[in-house]
Amino acid sequence: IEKIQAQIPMDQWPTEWFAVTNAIHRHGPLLTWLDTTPAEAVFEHPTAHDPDAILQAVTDAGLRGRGGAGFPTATKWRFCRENADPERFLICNADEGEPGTFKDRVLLTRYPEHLFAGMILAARAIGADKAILYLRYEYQYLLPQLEAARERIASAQATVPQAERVTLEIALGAGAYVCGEESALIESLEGKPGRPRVRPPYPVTQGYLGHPTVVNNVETLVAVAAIVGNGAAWWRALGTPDSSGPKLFCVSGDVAQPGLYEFPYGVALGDVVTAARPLGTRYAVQVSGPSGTLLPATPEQLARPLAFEALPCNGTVMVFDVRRDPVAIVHHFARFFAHESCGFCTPCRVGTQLIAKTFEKIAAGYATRFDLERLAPALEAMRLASNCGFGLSAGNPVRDLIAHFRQQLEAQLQPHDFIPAFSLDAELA
Ligand code: L3W
Repeated sequence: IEKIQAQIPMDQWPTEWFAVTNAIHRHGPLLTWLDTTPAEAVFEHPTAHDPDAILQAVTDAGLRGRGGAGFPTATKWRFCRENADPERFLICNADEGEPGTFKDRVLLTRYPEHLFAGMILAARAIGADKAILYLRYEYQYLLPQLEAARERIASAQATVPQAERVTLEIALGAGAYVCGEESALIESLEGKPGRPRVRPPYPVTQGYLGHPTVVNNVETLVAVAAIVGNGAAWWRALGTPDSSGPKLFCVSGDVAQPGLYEFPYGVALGDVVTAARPLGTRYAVQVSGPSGTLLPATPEQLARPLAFEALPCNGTVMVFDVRRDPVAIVHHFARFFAHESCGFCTPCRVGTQLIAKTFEKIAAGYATRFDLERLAPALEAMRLASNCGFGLSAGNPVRDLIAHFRQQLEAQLQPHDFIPAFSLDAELA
C-alpha cells in the first residue's frame, strides 16, 4: 500500500488512505525504549518475577487504560486477583476498530514481542495461566509475524519456574466493530455472536468462560512492559498527575504527515495537529474517533490539553480542512454506526438507524428542522439507556454537529415553510 501511495502526490490521496500508514513521526521515551530494548530484557528485571511487585509498579506509575475509558489498570487487576476463583484470564484487546485509529496496528506490526512480554507480566500480576491476544479480523495479515513473535517470547519463558509460565494464545475476531467492547469480545471468544453483555458483572468478576478476566488494550500492555523495564517513577514523571505517562496519537485526515506521534498526556490538541502539518485551512478535528468529539479547529479548542481530566483522547486525531463538509462527515459516521450496531438493545438499534436515515434525508435535500428535532429524544434515549459504550457514544457526532456546526447544518435543511405541506394539521385541514 505504501508503494502505491508513494507514486501518487499526497494532495490527491483519497481521505481513507491517510490512515493507511504505519509511519512514526515523533518518538518520545516510550517509542525510544521500544526501539532500543529487546523485549526479553524485561524478564531480567527482578520485578518481572514477583506478581506483587508488578502490581505495585503499575499502581505507582498511575497507568490508566489506553483504549479510551482510562480505567486505572492496577485497580482492574486488583479486582481480578482478589477473586477467589483460581482460574483467571488475561485478554489483550487488539480489536482496534475505531475509525481513524491505528496506534495498536503500529505496535502489533513493530513491537509484537514487547506486547507479548506485557501480556505475560499482566497475567503474572493477576495470577492467570493463560493470556489471549484477540486480533481484529482485518489485521489477520499480521498473524504469521505475531505467531513468530509469540514463539520467541514463549521460549524466553523456558528458563523460569513452571509456576511463572504463561501460555500465550492468539484468537481472530470476525470483523465486527462492537467486539472491541470487552464483553462482546469475550462472547465472540467463546464462539457466540459478538453481543455486549449486561455489565455488571464486569469481566474481572465473571469474564471468559465465566472466570475472572482482565481485558486490556494493546497500548496498555506495551506500557506495562515499559513500566517494569524502566520503573514507575520514569512513567510518573511524564504526563499530568491524573493522566500519567506518554501517549501514542494516530493523526490522519488532511495532514501532510499522517502517522503515529508520541506526546506526554496533557499535550495541547493543537500541538498534536500542528506536528502532522495540516493541509489547507484546518477546520474541524475529530478527537477519539467517531465515538469521541467533533470540534471546530478554533484557537480555544486547539489549546485544550489532551488528558482524562481535560479533553479525553484515546489517541485518535482526525483533521479536516475547509473542503470537508461537517454534515457529510457526520453522515459517514452515522452510516458506520447504523451498520455496526449489534441490535441487542432498542435505543442503539433504533437510534442509529434513525440518525442514519435523517442524514440520508438531509443529503437528499428533503430534511427540515422537524427531522432534527425528532432526533433529540432518540439521542437522549441512546445516551441514557444503551447497553454498552457503543450506543452511549454513537450519537456524539450529531450532538457535536448541532453544537459547533449548526450554521452548516441548517444551510442544508429546507426552510420552515416546507413543514406545513407534510404536517398532519395541513392534511386534516
Ligand atoms: C470493575 C467496575 N471493572 C469499569 C472496567 C471495565 C472496562 C474498563 C472501562 O469503553 C470506551 C470509551 C470510548 N469494576 C468497573 C470496571 N470497569 N467499572 O473499566 O470501562 P468503561 O465502562 O468505562 O468503558 P468501556 O465500555 O470498556 C468505552 C471507547 O471505549 N470506544 C471505542 C474504543 C475503540 C478503541 C479501538 O478501536 N482501539 O479503543 C467506544 O465507545 O472511547 O471511552 O474494562 O470492565 N466497577
